[in-house]
Order: sequence, then structure tokens, then C-alpha cells
Amino acid sequence: MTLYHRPIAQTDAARPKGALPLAGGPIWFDRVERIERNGPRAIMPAQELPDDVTERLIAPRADIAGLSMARPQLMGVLNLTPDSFSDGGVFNAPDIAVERARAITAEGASILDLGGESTRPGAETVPVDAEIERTVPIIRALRDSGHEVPISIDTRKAPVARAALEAGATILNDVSAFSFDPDMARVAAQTGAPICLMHAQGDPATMQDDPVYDDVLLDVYDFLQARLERALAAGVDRSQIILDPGIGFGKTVAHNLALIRGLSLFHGLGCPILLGVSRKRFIGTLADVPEASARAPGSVAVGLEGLRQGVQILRAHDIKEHRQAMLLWQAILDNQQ
Ligand code: HH2
Repeated sequence: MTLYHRPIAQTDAARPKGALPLAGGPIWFDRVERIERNGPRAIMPAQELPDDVTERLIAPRADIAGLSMARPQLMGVLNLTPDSFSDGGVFNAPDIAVERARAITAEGASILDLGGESTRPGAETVPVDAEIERTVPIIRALRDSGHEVPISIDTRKAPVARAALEAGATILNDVSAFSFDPDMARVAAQTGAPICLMHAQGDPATMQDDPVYDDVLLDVYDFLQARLERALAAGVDRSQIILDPGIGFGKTVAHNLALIRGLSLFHGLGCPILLGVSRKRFIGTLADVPEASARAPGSVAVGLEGLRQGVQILRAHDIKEHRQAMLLWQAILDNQQ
């Protein structure tokens, strides 16, 4: 029987003696929820955890692309797709895209996530050449003009990943976690580039049809653990792996909420966690906001819940709004120390 241990994340200034630091950061825990599949959940003192579990939960995470994982980082989205739901691909012309990328970093994003294939529900696959044509010139233009922000390439395809890295991208963001193109593992291992492995159930074209899980939190945990092990077996360094529960990718509103409530479980895998909730459909559904671009307040609210549970990278579209919220949240947390 597999046991899962979810640290109960705390940010309160009244921190008991012996409380443990979550992923080496300022968030602490002294109790964990012990979870069994189809069994009862129980709360236990953190001191009773097996040593190897404690070690993975508390170890500071290594820097990613020179960015500290002891403080949350903001990843700004630049979609280069004509059909992207969130900005409608209005940033397609290279100079406009470069200008927009600069604005995103000036507003406070410390990573730029750039994608040439929409993975929104119902989206069709884009051929490799087209995806390279959409992304590589923008990466090159940014680098040629001296723009130094870490660029993450949001692609499921190894040839796109290679071309983007050659052009100056820094991080790989594979929303299929090797399911679409197993060669992605080799690209990460050979180049040493950090890679984000995200959970998705099914393909974007069909993933929202009828997603079913036994226990969504535990199923996603097991999936990420298996993909993490696959990456390690391919020679990827553990310190360069980021994990993401994949909010909205083959998930109902209830699935998304269960994952967000249980986010801190994923620290047990010993890697930084990336959370992408910005402008997603469940926010529109729950807050009755049909227009994706009007979902910043809900996105910020859910993003802050992610930070409270120790998420290290927050992926967002409305950078100014997220930046302001994160600065204030951080100031309150820091002043407690
Ligand atoms: N969400 C989207 C795309 N890429 N990558 C990670 N790691 N995590 C996510 O949650 C994630 C992601 C979907 O959002 P968006 O980019 O705004 O839409 P589109 O699919 O149109 O590019």
C-alpha cells in the first residue's frame, strides 16, 4: 500500500519550535496529511515522517536558469499562436511580439514563456516547421537585441525544442511530459536545459470530453513521479526538473479545485512546482466571467493560494496585477521573520 504525505503548509508568524521549512523556503509545516488510496486520511506530526520523505520535502531547490527557487518567480506568457484563447494571437508580427515580450519582463516577469502551438481544449496540432517559424525568429530577435530574460519554450516537440534552444531559449516546457515526443527527454539530457514536465490527460483535441480519475490528486502525483523517473533514467539532472499538475488539461472544475487544494503534496517529489491557472476556463466558470482577458482577479486569487502552498513558479498573463499581488504577499511573509 502506497502512502502519500501532504505537508500542511503554514505562513503564520507564530511558528512552533521544530517546524520544518517547505522546500527550504519561508513556508513551514509541522503536520502532514497522510493519504491512502480509497482509504482514510489522517493528520500526523511531521516528526513521524520517514527520513527520505522529510528530506525531499524540506531540501532547498536548486536555482533554475539562475533564478532562486527560494522565492516565487513569475513566468509571463507570450502566445505566438493565431488561435490562442487568451490573447487571440495578436502578437504575431515579430516586432510586435518582441515589443510585447519586453513589456512583459518590464512589468515584472522573470521568465518569458513562449509558445507556437495552442494547447487549449480542442486545439489542433501544429506542424514542426510552422511552430519553429512562429517561435525561433522571436527568440533570436530578443537575444540579438540583448534581452537576457530566461525564455521558456512551450513545446511538446523535440525538433522545436532543439531549434529554440539554439536560438537562445533557456527552459523547456513540455505540457505532455514526453507523451507526445519521447525524444524530449534526450534533448533535456543532452543540452542540460531545465525542463518542466506537466500532467495532461489525453490530447488537447479531446482532453475535456470526459476526464475521469480514480483520485485526481494521487493520479497526477503518480504520473509526475513516473515522468520524473523517466527523465532521470534518460540522464536529466534532478535539479533541472520542474513539475506541474497541469490545471485545465483534461480536468473538470472539481478536478482543478482538488488539485489546487492539495498542491503542497507535490513537494514530496523534491522538485520546484510550476502552477498555471491564469485566465483558465474554470475561473470563468466559477466567477461567471466568459471573457478570458477579464479573469485577472480570479487568476491572482488562485495564484496566491499556490504561493501559500509553496509553488515556486507562477505562470500568468496579467503580469502587472500578479507582480503587485506577489510583492505584497511576499512583504507580509518576509516581515514575519
Ligand atoms: N497552460 C497553458 C499552456 N502551457 N504550460 C505549463 N507548464 N503549465 C500550464 O498550466 C500551461 C502551460 C495553457 O494556457 P495558454 O498558454 O494561456 O493558452 P494556449 O494553450 O492558447 O497557449
